[in-house]
Order: sequence, then structure tokens, then C-alpha cells
Amino acid sequence: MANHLFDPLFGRHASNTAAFLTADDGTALSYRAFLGLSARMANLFTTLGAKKGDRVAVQVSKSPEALAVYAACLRCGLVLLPLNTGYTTAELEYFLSDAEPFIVICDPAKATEIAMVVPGGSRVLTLDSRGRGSLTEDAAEEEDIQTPVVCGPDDLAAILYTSGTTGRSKGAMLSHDNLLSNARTLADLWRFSENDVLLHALPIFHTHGLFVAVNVTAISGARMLFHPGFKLERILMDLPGATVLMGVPTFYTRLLDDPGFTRERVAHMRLFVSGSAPLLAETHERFESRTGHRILERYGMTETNMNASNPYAGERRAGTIGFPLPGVDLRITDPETGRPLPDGDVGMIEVRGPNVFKGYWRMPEKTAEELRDSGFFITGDLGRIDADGYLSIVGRQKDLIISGGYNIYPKEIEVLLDALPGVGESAVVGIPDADFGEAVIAAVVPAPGARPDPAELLERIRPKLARFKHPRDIRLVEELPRNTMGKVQKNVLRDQFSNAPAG
Ligand code: MLC
Ligand code: AMP
Repeated sequence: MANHLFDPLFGRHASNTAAFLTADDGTALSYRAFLGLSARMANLFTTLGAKKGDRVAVQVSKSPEALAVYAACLRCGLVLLPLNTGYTTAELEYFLSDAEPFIVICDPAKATEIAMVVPGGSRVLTLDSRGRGSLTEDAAEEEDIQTPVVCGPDDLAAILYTSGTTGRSKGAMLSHDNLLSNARTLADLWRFSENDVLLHALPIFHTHGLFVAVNVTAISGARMLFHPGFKLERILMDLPGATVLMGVPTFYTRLLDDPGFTRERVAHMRLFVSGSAPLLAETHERFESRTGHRILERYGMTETNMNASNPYAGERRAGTIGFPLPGVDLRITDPETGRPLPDGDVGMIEVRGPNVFKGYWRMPEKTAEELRDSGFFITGDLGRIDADGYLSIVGRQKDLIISGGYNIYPKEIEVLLDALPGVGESAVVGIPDADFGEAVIAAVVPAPGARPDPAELLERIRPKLARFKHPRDIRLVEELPRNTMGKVQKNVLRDQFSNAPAG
């Protein structure tokens, strides 16, 4: 095939007049029309001078046009760099200077601010939540046909930034084949067909909403009900016309909290998928007794796409993430020595397969630390395989908080707090939260003689951090608990704070 990923996902639908997605206002967009739109954008990128391998950074609201940017990039062999809409300009500055995109696409309301931090030579285009802006205006002048650029399995399709434990984000480089192999495996395993209608309410700047949801839909010729975000009433309204929902655990707890979420409403559904964060066994069980459906939990990462899934036909076991996907080698190793451990022991989850990324953008040392020469990627997740082969995640070795499916690295917040006057040192932890799974709490030890005001500290770090990373509470403490090696014992803090929730 001429373009390893574009052709099987989208190219083969060039004359398909069936609906690819239904937008929030009820308008249906056929595969053919979607491809025409992406061809116009691709022609615009080429007119602007973009060449295979150039990066296209995108921070825009979810819309069909925003999704067409993804297909347009694949067409031209450009590397998509999707960015969380919550990121502040201060956060964007790092991604843009690190990735050096040739094109930056942002909301018109942020264009002036973003233009200040865009590297020299980059072009800025705009796109608003309704699909309007210089991107679509200029693309409208272009032809709606385009010959996709030749791309092989190892060519890059996307770079997705994941925060690092040191506070510096790393760009995970994903190839055409990383994405294609995973889409094929999941579509097959979860029995997708062109009769499926996926209720799509996830953001499209992460692996879950962009690659799992969209690629699996496109490769199956299925259709999406494309919601701009998760709104409970809209989900309840559309469930009767859908067959599949993919969500983070917060989707499922919010649905269960609504009395309108009934067995009748989901009678037409065939599959509910959960991932990106742990699904409590209790949620799994409540869901089954309410709806008669067992949620299918799967496990993935930005760097690896999906690694493991509960079975479609066999037992979907609560509290587990099922079995390694076909083609994925998964092993549990001793975190200290890297030696494989027998089933039943808790250790580091390592994975290898066509799904595993190509390394971190311009960070060969970081890549070498996490990706072994043997091809195994060290996930940072701790797990155990039971006697029946089911894998469970029992903890994380990496210092990471997952809130509503978004990853938050404590270090990034600690660095900002530590730099403020009146702060001696700080430690950030996640405590259980009924809605988001975990909530961010910061412990601050005042500098000698100081008495900083927590509300003021929050005000100072606010402009530098996306809203979802803001501590829900900052607590002053006399000292941080440390072990004999002097390392902060975050588990002790977590227990202290969990037992004394914010007032
Ligand atoms: C929103 N807020 C959050 C938040 N989402 N705070 C913490 N954690 C989050 N996840 C903020 C809002 O800005 C708002 O701030 C307040 O919290 C309440 O907002 P809300 O209206 O209740 O939130 P909502 O917009 O409904 O969003 C919640 C959500 C969303 C769960 C729908 O966060 C979401 O779509 N999460 C999915 C993330 C995802 O796709 N992860 C996949 C990563 S890929 P204020 O100012 O009003 O107080 C990956 C690999 C894999 O992990 O395996 O899949
Ligand atoms: P991200 O870096 O955003 O891709 O997040 C990946 C991390 O999310 C993984 O390393 C896990 O810690 C977590 N994760 C993904 N799926 C699950 C799941 N089903 N259960 C528990 N944790 C999960």
C-alpha cells in the first residue's frame, strides 16, 4: 500500500457515501465528505510548504474539522502533535519549542497569545469549536482530491507528549504501524463491523479518543455519534441509537449516578469499554446489576497503544485487565533486576509488540531507560498474572496521579510550588475521589519563619498549569514523612490525607 496507515483507515472509503460521523448538531458527514475535507486541508498544508516528517501541532476544540486534521496529516506524511485544550500557553511553549512544528493550529481566541511562543518559521492557522477559522477558510480554496504521500510502517504518524517523572514532558513517537496494528487487533477482538455506532465523547488529543476510538471505527467502516465532550444528558439521549461506548471510569460512575441510566436505555448496546484508569470492581458490579452488561476493561498507554483486554466472549473479570492482546508479549519482571518473575508474583509490567512506540522525540537517553534493547517497554505499572492468566494492575512504580483519565505528574506541580516565596518544600499526592478516581492534594512545608497562605499559593501556580492539574487542596504541614534513605513517603501522606479529606 502506498500509505501504510491512511489507506486502510481512510483511503479505501474514498467513495463510501455511508456516514462516518454524526456531529453534535445532528449533521451527518459521510466518509466521502470527510475525506474530501481532509484532502483540502492536506493540499493547503502542501501549499504552505509542509514536507513529509514535519510536525503539525494542534490545540483546538473537538469537532469533525479537528478530526479531519488527523487524516490530512496522514495523507501528507506529516506528524500530528495533538495537545490538551486545557494546557496554558506557558505549558504549550515547551511542546512547541521541543517539537518545532511547521504548522500550529489553535483556537482563534488564543492565536495572538500562542503566536508569541511559536518557534520562528512556523505557520499559525486557526480553527474554532464550530470548525471555522483560517484553516477551513483557506482549505476551502483547495481541491478536494489529493494523492496520499507514500509512507511505510516505520514512518511517524504522531507524537503524543506524556509528562515525565522529572517534570519534563516526553514526546512519544508513534509510527504508522504502531497505530495500524493496534487498530486491526482491537477491531477484530471487539468484533467491530460497519453496523456499529460508537458513542464518541472522549477528547481527541489522547490515545483513547483518537487512536482506539477513531481508528477502530474507521478500519471497520463503522459510524460515530461525535459529541464535543462528555455531557451526561447528551449521552443518555444518544445511547438508544448507539452500539458501543468507550470511556474512562468517570463516564461509568457518572452514568450510574443518574436514575435515567436504565436497562431499557442500553438495550441496543453491545459493548461498553473502559480504560485509561482503574475501574473499581464495585463500579463493574453495579453496572452489571443496573444494565445486564459487563464492562470490558482494557489496558493501554500513550507509548504502547493498547496492551491487554478482557475477552469479548469469555469472562470479563472485574478488577482485572484481562489478557495480553494477540501479538503483544507481556511479562512481569523484578523492578530492581529486570528478571522475569513467575505468574502470581507482583512486579513490573513490560510489553513488547508492533504496538510499542519508536522512542521519545529527541531524548535517546530517556528512550534507553524505558525501552530495552530486546524491545520490551518498561511501563512503570506494577501487576500480577493470576492462575487463569488474567492480568491485574496492583499499583504504579511511577509517581503519577490519574484524575478522570488525565495523567498528572506530581513533580510538575512540586517544582512550581517549591519556587514560591514562603515555601520550604512540597509533595503532591493523589487521594481517592468518587468522581475522578484520584484528586490532587499538595502538602507544603513553610520556609523557616514563613506562613504562606494556601489560597495565594494556588493563585500563583494557576496561570502556569492546566485546570485539571490544579491541587484541589493545599495543606501546610510541619514536615514531610521520609524513609531512612531520606525519600518522601508519599504513601504515608496519601493515607494521612485520605483519612482527613478536605473540609
Ligand atoms: C475536568 N476537570 C478535571 C478533569 N476534567 N479535573 C481533574 N481531572 C479531570 N479529568 C476540571 C474542569 O476543568 C472543571 O474545573 C472541573 O474539573 C469539573 O469539570 P467537569 O465539568 O465535571 O468535567 P468534565 O468537563 O465533565 O470532564 C470530566 C471528564 C474529562 C472525565 C469527562 O476529564 C474527560 O473527558 N476525561 C477523559 C480523559 C482521557 O481521554 N484520557 C485518555 C488518556 S489516554 P472548574 O474550573 O469548573 O472547577 C490513556 C491511555 C489509555 O490514558 O489506556 O487509554
Ligand atoms: P497515559 O500515559 O496517559 O497513556 O496513561 C497510561 C497509564 O494509564 C498506564 O500506564 C496505567 O497506569 C493507566 N491505565 C490505563 N488503562 C488502565 C486500566 N485499565 N487500569 C488501570 N490503569 C490503567
